[in-house]
Amino acid sequence: MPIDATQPYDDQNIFAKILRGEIPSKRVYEDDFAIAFHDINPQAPTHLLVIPKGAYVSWDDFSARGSDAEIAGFVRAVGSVARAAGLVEPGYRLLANIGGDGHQEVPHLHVHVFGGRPLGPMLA
Ligand code: D5M
Repeated sequence: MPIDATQPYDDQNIFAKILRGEIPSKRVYEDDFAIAFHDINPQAPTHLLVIPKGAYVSWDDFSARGSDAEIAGFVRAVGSVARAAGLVEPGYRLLANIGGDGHQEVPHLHVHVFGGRPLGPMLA
């Protein structure tokens, strides 16, 4: 079910538990600002999720409350993850689902990284 992205941060959400290491994930990247791991339900040969370490629900929440260092660090982490996955030359797609109309299901900000095949035109 899509979430209300204006809700307060719930520290029991599944990605918060992955961040704390309370449930397993196939982690591929970590730095001071972000971690990345394989999506449990991959939609492409490469399907990774990059999440900030801070407690943010949505892009709006992150851009309003996140420090400049956190925001810059997260953007750099997304680039590093795509590079490390070998996606720079063939290309890839980034996607962030936000709130109800965006069909966000997990209330911790995350960016999907898709690649490994031609992805076709973007679907709205
Ligand atoms: O989609 C949330 C995404 O998170 C969806 O692609 C499945 C993925 N997911 C859910 N639980 C897990 C676990 N435990 N590990 C890895 N990936 C997971 P969105 O609609 O963007 O909120």
